[in-house]
Amino acid sequence: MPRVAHLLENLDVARELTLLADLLEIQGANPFRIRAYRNAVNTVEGLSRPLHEMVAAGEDLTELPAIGDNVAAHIVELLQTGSIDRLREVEAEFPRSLVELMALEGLGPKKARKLFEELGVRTIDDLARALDSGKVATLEGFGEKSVTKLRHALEVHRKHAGRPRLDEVEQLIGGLLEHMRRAPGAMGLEVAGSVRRRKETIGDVDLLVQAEGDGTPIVEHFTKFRGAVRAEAAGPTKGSIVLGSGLQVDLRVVPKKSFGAALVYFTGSKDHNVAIRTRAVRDKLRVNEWGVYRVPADVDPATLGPTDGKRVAGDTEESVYEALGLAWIPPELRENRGEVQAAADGTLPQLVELEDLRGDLQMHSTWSDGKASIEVMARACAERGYEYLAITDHSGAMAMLEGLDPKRARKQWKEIEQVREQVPEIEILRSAEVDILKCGTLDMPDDVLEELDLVLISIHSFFDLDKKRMTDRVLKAMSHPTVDILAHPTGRKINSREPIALDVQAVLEAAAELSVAVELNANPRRLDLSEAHVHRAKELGVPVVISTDAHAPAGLDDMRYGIDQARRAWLEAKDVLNTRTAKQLKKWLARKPK
Ligand code: DGT
Ligand code: CA
Ligand code: CA
Ligand code: ZN
Repeated sequence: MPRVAHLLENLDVARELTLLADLLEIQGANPFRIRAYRNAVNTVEGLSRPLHEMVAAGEDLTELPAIGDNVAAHIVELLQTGSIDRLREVEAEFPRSLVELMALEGLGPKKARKLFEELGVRTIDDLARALDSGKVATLEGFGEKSVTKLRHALEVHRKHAGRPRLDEVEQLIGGLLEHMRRAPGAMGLEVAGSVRRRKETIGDVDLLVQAEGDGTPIVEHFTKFRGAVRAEAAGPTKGSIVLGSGLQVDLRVVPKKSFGAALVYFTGSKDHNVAIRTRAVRDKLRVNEWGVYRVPADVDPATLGPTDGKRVAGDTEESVYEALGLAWIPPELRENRGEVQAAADGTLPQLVELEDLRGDLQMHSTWSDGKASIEVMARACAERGYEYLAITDHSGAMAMLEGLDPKRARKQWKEIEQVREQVPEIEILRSAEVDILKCGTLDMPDDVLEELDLVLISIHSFFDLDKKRMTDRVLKAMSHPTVDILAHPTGRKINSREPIALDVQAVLEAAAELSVAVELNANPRRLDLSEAHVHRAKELGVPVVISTDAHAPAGLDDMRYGIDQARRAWLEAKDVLNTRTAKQLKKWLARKPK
């Protein structure tokens, strides 16, 4: 039995297969083969069960969609030996670090190969040096313009290096959490820090384990996790490991008595902690990771040890906040943005929840770049308890996404008619994601727009217009009388694509004026609008729509990331358009004459 080097999560498997596909693309291998790997990656990323578990149980991976014999063999080999032979072969020719280059906007496999073969560029740092030396500009196929683009892409990369997205982190720690639930003597496990606050990107992961007595065996169990490449125990109550992905995880072992106080402290944010500590001082209290303590009147607090004074709270979070005269504050709000005062005044928002949503208003079907039929998507939405959904396939300008022209749109409506009969338990809105063309006109004739139940507009091209032209473009598009929702308004992709230059404030003001809703795209790679802008939308009374933009049924489950972001933006159910009933939504859709 070959030794298993690390415990690989599905995301690790997806990463290795993507690496293989990327390197094969640089090599110029058969595009069909490459596509097969990429399709397999989609499947792997969407699986709800860990592959290592399926392989251990002897399950046949080729029964999964888009996984053939070849890919299945690679996956088993990877999970059992820690590497894929085929990948090693290709890596002998092209270093894996080249793939990092391909993550830069505007740098495809051909350019990566050229940079490597002509200038010896292997890494991002090499590229930065080659750009500075002026050598890149002399390469065939790399003009002044592409050099400028590459410099910009490098800046974006630098800015985001080291903070993976929340969804990636959740995948990467799945196995570790299971491992820690089996720790000897562990009575409770909580993920604290930015993960608990549901931030869109994560620096490191903070775990709390509840246990009485000596924590040494728990810390040892933690540092022995198979997926750790480095581990550091630091006494009986804490430890730290680095996973194969490079993600750091910190652990604290805390007794029951202090668990609430520790949870508040390690959930943070730091600024929130400072705010509650300041409030405590005013009340002659001290709050720290062990509890809340009353400071005797005649004692200088600076002379006290951490647990001196009369202990008044600490076992639960509620008790800690209560001792400070505060209502319990949902973790998503703990950023010192007014939540402490609101908790004191009893005016905390009643944050929107997943269960409040009654429908999903952006998704794609096989009529454009989606992977499932309208019927399959409708049934998947019905299973999720929704009252309605909108099928929003791309319009024609997105030729590469096989968009709908008017003729195909009308054909699609016939199919929607049929599915309405096949799946009567849910309401299907006839819609389209209509592309905003370069100058702000919509990529669909008025007669088609007028017959849609819901018109979604968004940008998919000319991302680099200056702010004035971009804002005018979007404002013009929004002013078309049929428009209902501005989707993924800034076009950003977390860690990979910067937002377009858009005056979001002006757009939100126009949205209020024109009665256009804005989308909070729940795809964890997008989360667009971002939380600050979503909050602004709420303030301006602009309805926010939380939509998944799913391209397959599994994508519908991204909704919870949209909810996280909405909660961080202080949104309540009434601020979110798709919490309305089908009847109320239809009333809203009829708000302006079409
Ligand atoms: P991250 O890891 O950058 O995504 O963000 P956090 O918030 O998880 O930060 P981290 O891991 O450095 O610390 C976890 C929590 O521990 C943090 O949210 C609040 C608390 N904490 C850490 N350092 C300090 C500190 O110096 N003062 C206070 N008051 N709290 C701290
Ligand atoms: Ca952290
Ligand atoms: Ca930490
Ligand atoms: Zn889109």
